[in-house]
Amino acid sequence: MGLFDITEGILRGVGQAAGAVTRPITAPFSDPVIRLGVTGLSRAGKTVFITSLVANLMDRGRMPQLRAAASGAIQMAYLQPQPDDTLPRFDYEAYLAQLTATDPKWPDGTRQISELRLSFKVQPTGFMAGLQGVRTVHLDIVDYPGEWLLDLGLLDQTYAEWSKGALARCAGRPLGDEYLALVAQTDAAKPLEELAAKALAQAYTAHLNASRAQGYSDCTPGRFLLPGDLAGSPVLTFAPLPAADFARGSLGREMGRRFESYKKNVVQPFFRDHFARIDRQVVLVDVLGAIHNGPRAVDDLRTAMADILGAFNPGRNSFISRIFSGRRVEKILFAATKADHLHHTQHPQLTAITQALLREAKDRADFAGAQTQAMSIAALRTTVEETVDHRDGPLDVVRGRLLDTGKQAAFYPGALPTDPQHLLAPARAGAADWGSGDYKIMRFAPAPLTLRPGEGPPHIRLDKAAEFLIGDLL
Ligand SMILES: Nc1nc2c(ncn2[C@@H]2O[C@H](COP(=O)(O)OP(=O)(O)OP(=O)(O)O)[C@@H](O)[C@H]2O)c(=O)[nH]1
Ligand SMILES: [Mg+2]
Repeated sequence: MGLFDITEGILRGVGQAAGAVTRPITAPFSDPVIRLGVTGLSRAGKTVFITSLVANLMDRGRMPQLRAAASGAIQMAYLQPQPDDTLPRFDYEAYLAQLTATDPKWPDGTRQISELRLSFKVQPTGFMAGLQGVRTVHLDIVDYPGEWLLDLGLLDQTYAEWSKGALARCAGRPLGDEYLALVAQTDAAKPLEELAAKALAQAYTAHLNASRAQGYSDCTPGRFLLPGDLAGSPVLTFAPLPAADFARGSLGREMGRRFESYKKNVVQPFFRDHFARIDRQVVLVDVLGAIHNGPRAVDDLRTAMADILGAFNPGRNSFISRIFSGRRVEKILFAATKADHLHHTQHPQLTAITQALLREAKDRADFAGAQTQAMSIAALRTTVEETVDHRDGPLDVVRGRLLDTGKQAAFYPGALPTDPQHLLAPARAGAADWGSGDYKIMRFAPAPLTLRPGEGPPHIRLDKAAEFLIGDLL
């Protein structure tokens, strides 16, 4: 722990003792730091969100709803070396270059946690203007896979308990029967042979990957799907087995040991070193993608969101209470991404569905504490709006360049219901499809941009998202 961390700890402590905001606005010892976590399941839009947010915070011409930007309080925003030497840096420049190239491209998927520090020079306006000089506020943005949060549930379980649930979930799920067949052929009481352990781990991982591809999200251990630099290491070379009293040195005993090692050496360090330090969190959700995939995917998203939100409940388990030691995440934004697939007349419906998902997740996670909000956003707007003549009258559509063919196309995804329950109720009831309504989604390519000086990339409500997440601290 460096001096910097110690002073920050003291300041937090003082703030809490006084019952005031946890982070004093003017820190006598060091500049205030906001740690913003950005998460979401794979392909939710994390990398694009961070890239566009940072670009739009540096060039604030398109951020009227961020009050500190509109009032001119933010004098400057600039990138600085991040505080954590051992975390990969979020490769902002490379992603921005891809998105703003003459032939723009979406960034590749990321498998890792990464971090970026953006610092602000802020001159308070209004009645505080004369009292305070220019101050510096640091925003540390941490990008991490939402799948990792789902691992929190493993901490409460023994190997035998986890195995029981995991084996039960195999049945009927993609490649699950194949895994169960391999288990039936394996004698776990025999002395450990690394090849047998590897075969089980590979078959189990194949089952998890296939399940996730079909829209299941309760696919733990999370690092089996996103191994990063742990790929192939013993800590990821285990799999569930039927409970038995395994002798020392047996395959079964070693599998149990590796499960414990995974909890201790992979899950706990992530929560302790990264998650517990987050002040503000945005959870990005591809709600439109799930609706397109059908009722099963929407229901699965609902339960996954509850599990993810559950991680932010400080009373969730003793490990979480210990690492948070009295503090908590102050604000959580649930943002439905890729809203540029919809004409703005349909944004309220998307927001209402996201809100309903958030509310159910909050109920299920028995979650209290942080301030939460739901919103529909597009980190990078790829479409323009149009109204076209249709058989039944005028139709509000969006137009963009299709990713697959490169052709321009007008697109209407279907009419989202104004009452979210029209989607959520059939999803919960296990409906096979949406019946009358059909919802389509297309993948648009990022549009070539000509940015004016002082303007970031075009977006939808990124400024409102920023105002909710960090506006009160600028
Ligand atoms: N139209 C549109 N598409 C978007 C937007 N943001 C993301 N996408 C699409 O979603 C895909 C995934 O976005 P990423 O930002 O890479 O998602 P991620 O959460 O970082 O994904 P992983 O790194 O694989 O976990 C992109 O390749 C785009 O196709 C947006 O604002 N508008
Ligand atoms: Mg990414």
